[in-house]
Amino acid sequence: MEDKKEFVVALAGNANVGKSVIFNQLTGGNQIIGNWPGKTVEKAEGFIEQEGVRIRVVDLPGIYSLSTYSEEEIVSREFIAKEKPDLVINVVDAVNLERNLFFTLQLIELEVPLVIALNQYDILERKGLSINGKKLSELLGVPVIKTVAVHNKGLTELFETVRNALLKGEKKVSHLRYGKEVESRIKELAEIISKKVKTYYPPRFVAIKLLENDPLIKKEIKDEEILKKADKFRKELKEIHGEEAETVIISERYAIASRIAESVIERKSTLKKSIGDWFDKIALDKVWGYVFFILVTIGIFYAVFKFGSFFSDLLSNWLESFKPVFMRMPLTPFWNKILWDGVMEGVIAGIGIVLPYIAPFYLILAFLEDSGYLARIAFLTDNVMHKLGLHGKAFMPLIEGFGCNVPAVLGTRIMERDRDRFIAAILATLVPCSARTVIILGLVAAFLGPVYALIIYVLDFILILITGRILNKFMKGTPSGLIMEMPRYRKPVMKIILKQTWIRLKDFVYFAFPIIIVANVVMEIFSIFNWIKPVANFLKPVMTNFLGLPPLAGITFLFGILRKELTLVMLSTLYHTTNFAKVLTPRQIFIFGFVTMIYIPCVATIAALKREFGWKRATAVTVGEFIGAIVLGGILNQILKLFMP
Ligand SMILES: Nc1nc2c(ncn2[C@@H]2O[C@H](COP(=O)(O)OP(=O)(O)OP(=O)(O)O)[C@@H](O)[C@H]2O)c(=O)[nH]1
Ligand SMILES: [Mg+2]
Repeated sequence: MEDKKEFVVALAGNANVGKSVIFNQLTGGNQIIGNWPGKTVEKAEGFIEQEGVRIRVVDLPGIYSLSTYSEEEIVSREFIAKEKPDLVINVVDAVNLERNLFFTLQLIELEVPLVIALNQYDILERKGLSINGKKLSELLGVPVIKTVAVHNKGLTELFETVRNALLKGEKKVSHLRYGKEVESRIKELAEIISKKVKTYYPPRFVAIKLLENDPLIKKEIKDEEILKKADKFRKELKEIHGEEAETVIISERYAIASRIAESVIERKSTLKKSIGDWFDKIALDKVWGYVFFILVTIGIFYAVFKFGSFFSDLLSNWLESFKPVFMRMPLTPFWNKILWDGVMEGVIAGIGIVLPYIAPFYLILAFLEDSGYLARIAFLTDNVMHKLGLHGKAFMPLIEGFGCNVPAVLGTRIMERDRDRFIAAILATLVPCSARTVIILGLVAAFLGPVYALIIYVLDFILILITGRILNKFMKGTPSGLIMEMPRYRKPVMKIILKQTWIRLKDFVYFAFPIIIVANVVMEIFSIFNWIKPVANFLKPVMTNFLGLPPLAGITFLFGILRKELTLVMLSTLYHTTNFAKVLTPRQIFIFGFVTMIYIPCVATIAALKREFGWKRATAVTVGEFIGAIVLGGILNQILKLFMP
């Protein structure tokens, strides 16, 4: 084994700077990319192999400082400090150089070998600015490479630089210095530390963190003498500066970052007011912002519906036309049924009912995500979020839920507190994911009209609001303020949008599609052996008497736990038709849509909940939503009886 030649390189930097784009370009990985901070919440790995050098690349969550405590930031800090990558690529947003350098300086203090990717350089240039890379590199003592990750510019050079640095393998020593009073104390403390204790961290870093009063580091350094000395120094610094020692250190660090940034940024031409600024006047306006948002949302769903229903008809009819070919096959009736009604009807359902809706939906979602508009909505709705006991940061995972609830639940990690995360995750499971959109558009909108679909969405949003308020009351604590930063608008890059769409679709093609077909075959076997009746009868009291649905609908709900689309697919299998108006009354269609919308998160979501919050809470959410959906569906049915046949 050539184990020795495997190097570990981590991508670290502030949020939304382009780490994952670089990761994907370098390793061919499939990390989520979008224009808002906090997408990557867990580290991901990929490999590059070249000329006998094998590099394990690790994509980390965005992080602003090495002394923060939200969960995804701890992931990054621990990885860099404890697992000691051979090198860190610090991805820096060229447009926000000063703030990004604040983090870079801390990486330098950690004394990890560093290469800086000065990314988003295209945007900087468009602003009429440039950065003197050579000078920056000299000031920091670190190689600096200018990159435009989305267009693959500079990445070859970046890789070469990284490779050379790895092969040379020299150790990094920080030569950045603080003001005299701080610096002398750091030195003295570091000296004692290096003599007395062994830590993962370099002594100088530990000394700085002790002066910053970092609780985690204090816990690690148990030595009384050192802690006492640090306390003494902190007091002295407070006396000299009239401010807490950590404030002194942080502001000195900012001053260094700012001085460096100022001395390397060069203005080439005057600044133009960008279209983005102009557009934000509308997008962030307290009134027009909402109007615009609502119009955009309705527009999207209408477009997806029109596109979906057109292609759904086209594809289903075309595939159905193969039926005679299958019927003529020399098979026994049993196998004939399995092949056509089981396998092929499953294929038709997947391609004909589901795909035409989710493909355009994912495409539009990726476009909005990459342009930066989605993050605007987070700001716009910050107020509403506060009423739910959450802050605007929770909004992005919730929006993500429109695609699929699983990443939404995982995405709640960007919130610091467990309570906020749990509330956000529960609400995320109520967000109509693409599978539910298929049902609402393919069933309710297609057979009752778009207005009814809209009503179901509105009901769902009201339910989310009410649930949020109740949970907020029930679980104590006030949400912290919005600290998410507003990303710039970007011209979405087609290649990235298509790739994002494909990553999401792939999950459907490889995972959901087989489930749909297998479930369909199982259902067909049940039907051939007449096993459906007993199950349906068992479900009848709730299904028919309370919800007013045909007993068979209960069976589709059981399958829906696997994947929500299956409810609709199974309905078409059970009745051997995709013309649902023939087998369901309008009221039944509406109730069916409403109940599937809310009745339970699918297995994948339940698994994600379990992973994040444990069995107890995952079960509570699942059971709670199940009962809630039946009760609400029943009540709605009684009310609707007054208006609908
Ligand atoms: N114009 C331009 N856009 C870029 C560049 N690099 C990345 N982007 C865009 O920046 C946004 C953020 O990129 P990501 O790779 O998801 O950022 P990240 O650093 O992984 O973000 P987190 O995981 O949230 O910390 C995306 O919309 C990218 O398309 C670049 O060099 N130029
Ligand atoms: Mg990322």
